[in-house]
Amino acid sequence: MNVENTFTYDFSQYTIVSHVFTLGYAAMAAGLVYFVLTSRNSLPRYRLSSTLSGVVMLSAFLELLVISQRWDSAFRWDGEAFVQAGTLFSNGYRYMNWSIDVPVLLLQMLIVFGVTGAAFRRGWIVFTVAGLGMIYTGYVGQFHEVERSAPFWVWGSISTVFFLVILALVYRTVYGNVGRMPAEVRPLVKAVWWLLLGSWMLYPGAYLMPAIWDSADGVVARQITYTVADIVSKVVYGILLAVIAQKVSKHEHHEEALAADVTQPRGGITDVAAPGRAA
Ligand code: RET
Repeated sequence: MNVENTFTYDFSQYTIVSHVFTLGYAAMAAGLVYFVLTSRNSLPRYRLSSTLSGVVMLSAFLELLVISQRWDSAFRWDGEAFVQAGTLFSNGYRYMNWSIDVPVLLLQMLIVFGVTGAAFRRGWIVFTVAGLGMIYTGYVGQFHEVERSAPFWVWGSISTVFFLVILALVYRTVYGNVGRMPAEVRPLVKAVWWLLLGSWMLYPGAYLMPAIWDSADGVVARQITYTVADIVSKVVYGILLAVIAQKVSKHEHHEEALAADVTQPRGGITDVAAPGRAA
């Protein structure tokens, strides 16, 4: 049971939440178009990152559409307020969506930063195991958010341990690779760390919202928090990685052209076969 089902909402509270959900899935649909259309601006070895952004967009689009419909069917206008209509609203859909998106978002970082071999495999395993551990322990905890009994705090704390493991590895991945990236993308690579840190911290904030602000306004604040977090951690993050991939591709294409003793680039960078590292 989620706290959303324990309140009635005035017109503006209910409508703001409804509108915020629309913003969420519209942003995912727009992001999908962007990633599909720009993927060819990077060398083939980085294109998988754009494909993965597409996967994130589609899964988040569907999840936010479902959650928005649940909101519509869970409440009805009784002439004075929006009251419960029989079906229950649930944030659980979000957690199911994260089980796809969290491992995929972290995998994208490994691809764009050019991590390969054993470090790639290790990173992927740690990100996936810790990501799923974080999500499913939090999922169990959120069932207890109305009464906020011990399981809410215990599962939330275990989830936070996994979260810290992820943050530590993201930090190492960013700062361990930034030195060998072209100078012009280094500020963007560091921005990935700050963007991820800032947006991912919003999710535990939303989990804690019932304990901080247990009211209809708190629900509005929680759904706004989730939506801002979703747009930044999925769409803006994906765009940042796509821009880094494009700039690195340009740089590598230029170096490859020099190595081949070619002074004028031939056509688009998509024409160049990518020797050496696999994606
Ligand atoms: C939970 C439970 C309470 C403790 C912590 C949590 C962290 C959640 C995070 C979710 C990130 C989701 C993303 C989704 C993108 O698609 C599970 C709320 C620490 C960090 C990035």
